[in-house]
Amino acid sequence: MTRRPDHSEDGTDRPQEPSDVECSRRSFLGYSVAGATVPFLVREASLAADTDTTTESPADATNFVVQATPSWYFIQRENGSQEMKWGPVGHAVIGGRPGGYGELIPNDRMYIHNRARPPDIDRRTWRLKLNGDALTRPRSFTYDELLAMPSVTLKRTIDCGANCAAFFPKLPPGGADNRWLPVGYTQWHFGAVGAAEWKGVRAKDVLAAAGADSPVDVKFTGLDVIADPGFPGGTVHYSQVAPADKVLKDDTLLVYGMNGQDLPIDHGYPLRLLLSGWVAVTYVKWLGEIEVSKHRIPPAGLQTNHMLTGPAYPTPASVSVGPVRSAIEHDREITLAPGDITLRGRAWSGAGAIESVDVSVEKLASPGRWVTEMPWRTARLLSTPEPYMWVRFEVPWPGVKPGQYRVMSRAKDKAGNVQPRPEDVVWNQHGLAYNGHYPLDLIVLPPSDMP
Ligand SMILES: Nc1nc2c(c(=O)[nH]1)N[C@H]1C(S)=C(S)[C@@H](COP(=O)(O)O)O[C@H]1N2
Ligand SMILES: [Mo]
Repeated sequence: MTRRPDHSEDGTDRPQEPSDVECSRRSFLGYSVAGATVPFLVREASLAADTDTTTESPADATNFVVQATPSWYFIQRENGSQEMKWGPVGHAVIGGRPGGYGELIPNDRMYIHNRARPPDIDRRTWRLKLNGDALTRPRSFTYDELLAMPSVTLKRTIDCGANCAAFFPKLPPGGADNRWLPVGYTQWHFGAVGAAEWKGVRAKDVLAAAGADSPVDVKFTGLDVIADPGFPGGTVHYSQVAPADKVLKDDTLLVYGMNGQDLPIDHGYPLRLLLSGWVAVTYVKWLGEIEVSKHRIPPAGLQTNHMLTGPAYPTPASVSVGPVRSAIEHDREITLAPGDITLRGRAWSGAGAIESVDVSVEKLASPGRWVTEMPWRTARLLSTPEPYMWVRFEVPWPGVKPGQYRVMSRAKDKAGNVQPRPEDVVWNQHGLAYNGHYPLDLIVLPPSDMP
């Protein structure tokens, strides 16, 4: 196993917050024990004695992420919340480190959102259990049985519903007159998103093999054990209910492969759900059980935290289809050299394909006063937009002078949804579905002014 580049080895590049460096050291400790190859060998040896499919990893049970997450590529927002940095997405080489991803994000650079340590699963003893009153032949599937079924491969964006949550005001509209309502938990900026080529079986084929008859709702439950004092016994399994008409669509998959490899442990090994176009909070990882019901199943467990609540929502509303969003391929407050700059980014929508993207730039004229530097300009899309898959875009920004700038991108999808102004985004308590064209701060200085 090769040690991956970590900013803490090299003080010559961009400064990092001390907490970032600390976080990668911790991840490396966990990785060296619980890396991809080691636990497999351990599981091989202990197979005969161990029939449990989920055993607590002894490596570092307090770290909710198994793989290495070097601070060069990730920002740790919370334990288990590893945000993808946008700088390396766009840049072939920064400080000698490989970046400049193609349309797909490499598996070891994909953002991670875990509520607990991923369960340590042996796929030879693991079973996917199907039950519920809409099944005429309830049964379990082995990993090999799923692999033997016809497979489907799809390129899809994966976007946490709470991506960009940090950009919501922390007080609801009305401010001090209202109860303090925190916005979400993880203060994601733009990087709780990625795209991969997912391989798996159609959920509808699996349901059919268990004799599904007029299902109405389907509940997917994960094997991770999440500590939460709000539930009986102090723990809860992650779960998501989806209507059968969504589950039976051709592009709803039970996924076992990601970018040509087995699904990594942090991304749901051995099996996760993919509901094309829906926000990723619904993509249950480490699947263990699927309940197929003839009746509506009310949202329960952590799913109730993934609903729109707040002054604008007298009754809680589900979030399903992902909002239209976009991001620029730079980290915040990075310093660029003056001259001709090409701004690049990516845009995506859960409602389908992207129609167009506009980019604008403001400059700090005097403290607190931003003036338009480049009015909204239509970006060039670098490929034909596909439904539920992000599209790359670029726009020239010529003759840039030294200064402090902020860059905004505003995408429109083919369904007609447009990213609103930040002040027009409807506030909700859990920080879901923020999609304003929030500005990204950039600094332009001649290299000679750099210390
Ligand atoms: N079992 C389980 N599934 C889960 C989660 C989880 O904590 N446990 N997190 C969800 C959330 S909020 C997101 S955004 C995605 C993240 O997927 P990733 O870590 O593969 O990027 O998984 C979803 N599926
Ligand atoms: Mo998430």
